[in-house]
Amino acid sequence: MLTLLLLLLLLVPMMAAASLYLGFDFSTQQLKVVAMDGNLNVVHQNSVQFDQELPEFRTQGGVHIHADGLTVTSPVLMWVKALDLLLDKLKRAGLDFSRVRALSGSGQQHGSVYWRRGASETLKQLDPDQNLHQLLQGSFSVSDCPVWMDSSSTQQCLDLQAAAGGPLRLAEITGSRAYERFTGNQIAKLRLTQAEQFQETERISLVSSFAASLFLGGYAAIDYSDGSGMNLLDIRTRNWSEVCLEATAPHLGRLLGAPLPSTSVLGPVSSYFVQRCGFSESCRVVAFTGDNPASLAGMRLQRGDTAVSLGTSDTLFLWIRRPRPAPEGHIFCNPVDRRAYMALLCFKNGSLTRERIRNECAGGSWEGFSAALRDTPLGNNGNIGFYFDTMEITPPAVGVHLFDSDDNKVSSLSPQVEVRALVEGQFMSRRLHAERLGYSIIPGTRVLATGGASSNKEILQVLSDVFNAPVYTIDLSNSACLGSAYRALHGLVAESGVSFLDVVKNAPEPQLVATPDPSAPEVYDQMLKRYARLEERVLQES
Ligand code: XUL
Repeated sequence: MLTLLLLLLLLVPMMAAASLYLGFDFSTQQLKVVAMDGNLNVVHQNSVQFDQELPEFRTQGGVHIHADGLTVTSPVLMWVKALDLLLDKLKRAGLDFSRVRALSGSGQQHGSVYWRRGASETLKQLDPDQNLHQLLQGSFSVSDCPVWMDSSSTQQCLDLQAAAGGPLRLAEITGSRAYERFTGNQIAKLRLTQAEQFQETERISLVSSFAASLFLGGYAAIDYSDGSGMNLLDIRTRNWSEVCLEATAPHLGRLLGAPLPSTSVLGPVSSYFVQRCGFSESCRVVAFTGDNPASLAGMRLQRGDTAVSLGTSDTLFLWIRRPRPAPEGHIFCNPVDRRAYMALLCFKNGSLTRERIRNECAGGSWEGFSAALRDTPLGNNGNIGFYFDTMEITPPAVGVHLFDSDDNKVSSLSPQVEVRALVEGQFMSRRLHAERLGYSIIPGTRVLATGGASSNKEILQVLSDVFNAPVYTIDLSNSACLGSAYRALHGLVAESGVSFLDVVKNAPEPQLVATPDPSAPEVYDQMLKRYARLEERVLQES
């Protein structure tokens, strides 16, 4: 009996090590993949850089910026050819495709792909002796796909908001007010500007579901989570909103197909991949999703957690149980838990503003910047600053606005006080807008920090104090790919009720770097109320 148990203990990890899970990421500048074994070890990574490795498409940063400066597209065949190239690279690297039990992936959010009439038949009968790029030459009605960087659909946004009953009502239905890059508004614009091509279209995919369709040999459903970035999905019923569909294009429901849970197994990989690469016939394709939802999975965010990416712009990912859509930020269906939601908030004034204040107030040194944070008290004696060097997204305001402890506007602060005013102000803004979307700090809440500024302990201490939660650091560079590999693994067992967190519980833990000062709640609960009032004032003035 004991020997049997020992044998089993040895065999299970060995069997897990023999299985592989692939996670792809079709992002703006590159196509990436990770191969992970069943013990969650990454065994191989590879990528194709669009500009360098596919120069014939003449992209810069993976896109074409059109003469109007607003329209931004990417050639769909570039993405197809990138997959051909990547699969060749994997073959040359000796990857044993027969060990792959499931694959999934992500795509840059909001981008859309237009399949020409007849493409579905083509997808079903792909000849394994040819590459996908040759086979799918004629399968797209629109060769240049609108992507997330496009901001040319302002009129369509206004029209959609009017049809839905205003921006807030639209946010209540779809999780976001109308945004130019959101797919529904792009579809409405394309229907007018490329009417003939639109007529020839039999199916519209997101970048994620387009990529899944290639592997599936048939049209893949749009998943709830990436579908939430379209201004078309009702995030509560998890079905297309009739009002939004009708305001966007005729017969749109048919063109999009029914949306599915992000954890769905869509089917086996198509025979094209079995014959051409040696995939097993039993390899499953798990629904692809957007890069941000996939990152949430890659970071293994849990209920109550927030991830803060401190880069050129600061981005917040939040796990939310009960969303409260607001005029700023986005609510998406959660990619790993069908009952939950996630929120995404983008703040434009991040690292560049921190660097400016470092140069002006700390002689250009991060050490001096950190010393200023150490030498000033929590709450900064009531001084508060708003630093919107460029037009902010959240909230839409501009300029530097400084206030003393009596809410009087002041024209300057001492250098040390200014450093703290900037960092506290940035983090109070992150928390305020997170709470407006339904985020609340609960026991066990963690803040996961990533990006350039996450290496500065003093900045993270302020983050921990303002959020009254422990701060951990985490590497985000691969999170969308890794999240896709995790989701592939989870997809195989999701139907039987196994939770995502159970599946990924043995992945490496993030590192604890800061815990909140005991006085933090008293200081910041009050200060946040003042910050919210002052933000109203700044908004009215700017
Ligand atoms: C999110 C967004 C970007 C893209 C980048 O709303 O537009 O993060 O997903 O790939």
